[in-house]
Amino acid sequence: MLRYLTAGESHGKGLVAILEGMPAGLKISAVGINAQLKRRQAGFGRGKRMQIENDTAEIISGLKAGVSLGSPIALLIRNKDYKIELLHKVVSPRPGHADLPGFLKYGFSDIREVLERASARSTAATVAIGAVCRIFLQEFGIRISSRVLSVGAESSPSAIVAKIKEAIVNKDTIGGLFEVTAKSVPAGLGSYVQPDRRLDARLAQNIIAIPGIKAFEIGLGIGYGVSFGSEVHDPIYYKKGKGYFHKTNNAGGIEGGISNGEDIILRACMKPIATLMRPLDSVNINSKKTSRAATERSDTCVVEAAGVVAEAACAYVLAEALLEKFGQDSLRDISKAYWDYLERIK
Ligand code: EPS
Repeated sequence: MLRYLTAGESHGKGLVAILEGMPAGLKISAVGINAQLKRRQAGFGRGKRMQIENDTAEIISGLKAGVSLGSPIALLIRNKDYKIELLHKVVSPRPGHADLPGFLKYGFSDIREVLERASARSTAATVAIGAVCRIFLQEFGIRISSRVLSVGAESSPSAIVAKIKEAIVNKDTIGGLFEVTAKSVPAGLGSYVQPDRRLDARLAQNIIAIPGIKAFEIGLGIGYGVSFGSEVHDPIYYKKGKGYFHKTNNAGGIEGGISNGEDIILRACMKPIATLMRPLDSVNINSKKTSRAATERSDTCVVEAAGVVAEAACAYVLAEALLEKFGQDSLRDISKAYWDYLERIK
C-alpha cells in the first residue's frame, strides 16, 4: 500500500511530506526531487514569492547510502518566507478561495488561519512526493510530461504571454487548460471490480484535489458526448512481438478503469487564481458590511505549474497501482514480476 501525508502552512517553517510504501532497493537522490520542485516554480505569470523561494527537499528518512529501505520516506522543504506569526489579519474572504467556507467550518476569527494551509504552497510537497514516485516509475520506463493547452482562450505561446501580460496590467488573474501524458504504462493497472480501484477515478481524485482545479477529463473526455460510438471507440489490433494495440487513443489509455497499454492522456482546467489585486465584493466578517475582498501577494497565472503538480499526482497514482499489481517490498522482486508479466501479455 502506497500512501502519503503532507503538512505545512504557506508562511510556516516549512512543508513536510511522508511517503510510505516505496519498496526497498530504489536509488533516490535529492537532485531528482529538486529538479521537479524547480519546474513547479517556473512559468510566466508567477508572483514574487517564487523569487524568494528556491524550493529544495531534504531527505530525512527512508534511505541509507541513497537507497530506499522500504521504510517511510520523509521529506522537508523549508520556507524562506517564514513569517506566519507576523502576518496581518484577513477579514474579507476572497471569492473563489477557501476563505469563507473554511472560516465558517472551523470557527476562526481571522481568515489567515484558513488560507495558510489552503494555499497552493502545499503543492510543493505534492511535487516532492510525485518526484520520488517518478524515480520509481522510471525503473519501468514510464515517463510523465505535461503541456499548457490554453490560457484564457489563447493557445499559441505568444498569445498566451500577451494574455498573461494583459491580466498583470489589469491587476487580474487568468486560468487555462493543461494536458498530462504518461507513456509506456503497461496494460493492467487499476481494476473495474470496485469503484475505488478504477485507475481513472483515482487519477480524477488526485488531480481534482490540486487547489484551483475545476474540471478533469480523460482522452476525448467531454468530446465523447457529440459523436457516434463507431466514430470514437479505438479499434483493437495485434502484432506478434508487440502484442495488442489501438491505432487511435480516444480512451486516453484507460478502458473499464484499467490501463490498456496506450499513453494515458489527462486534461484539466485550472481556474484563475482567486486573489485579485482589484478585488471583488465581499463581506467583512466582523461588521457584516459589504467590503472589497482581501488582497495578498499572489500569482497572475499558474497553469504551467499546475501541469507539473498534476504530473506528480499522476506519478503517485501510477506508482500505487503498479505496486498493487507487481508486489510491494523489494524493487528486485517487483521488477522480475513486471518483466515476466510484460512477456506474458505480448
Ligand atoms: C505558492 C505560494 C503562495 C502563493 C500561491 C502559491 O505564496 P504567497 O502567498 O506567499 O505569495 O504565491 O498560493 C496561492 C495562489 C494561493 O491562493 O494560496 C506556491 O508556492 O506555489
